[in-house]
Amino acid sequence: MSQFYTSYLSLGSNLNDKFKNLENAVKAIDSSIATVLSVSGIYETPAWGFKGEDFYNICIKIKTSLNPENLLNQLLALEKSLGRKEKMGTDYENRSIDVDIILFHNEKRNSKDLQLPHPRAIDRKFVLLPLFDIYDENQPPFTMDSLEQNIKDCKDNSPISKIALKLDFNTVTQ
Ligand code: PH2
Ligand code: MG
Ligand code: MG
Repeated sequence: MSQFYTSYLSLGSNLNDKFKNLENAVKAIDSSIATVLSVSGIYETPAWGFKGEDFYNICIKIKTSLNPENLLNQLLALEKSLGRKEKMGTDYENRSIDVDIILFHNEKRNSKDLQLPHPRAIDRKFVLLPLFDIYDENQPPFTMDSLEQNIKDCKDNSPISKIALKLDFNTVTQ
């Protein structure tokens, strides 16, 4: 019998049809990698840390029997299959789809390829606000403080807004 774990992923797109890119990614995750349990609202967010188009960002909650390393490998393969181009340099670049593991049960990692909880999430409202939409109290938070307190303390003042469009959970998971 395999054990299932809950994980929270951040998805972002700032190229071409951002809504479709997010929708396709959630559908593909649910059909071939993990069970999608919830999907946040969609947030329009300025590119953080580089000059680029605005992003659409969401967070999703999943249930998986994969370990974090295998989940990461499958997500990287999925990004590729959805058309994400290899990075050209060391700086952030515009991307059709990015999927990052933010929290994975109570797992901690500190390798070059995988750090858990995601070390920069707590500084970024484009992760914290969608995460707050779907976060449940069973998930150990980033710090001793609550996620709500993390959001209050976050110094990221980017103008972020929830848009009217929604990814319909039933449409993306069926
Ligand atoms: N992702 C980054 C860097 N900057 N900015 C926004 N608004 N949204 C992102 O998803 C994002 C970013 C690195 O992956
Ligand atoms: Mg990222
Ligand atoms: Mg990434």
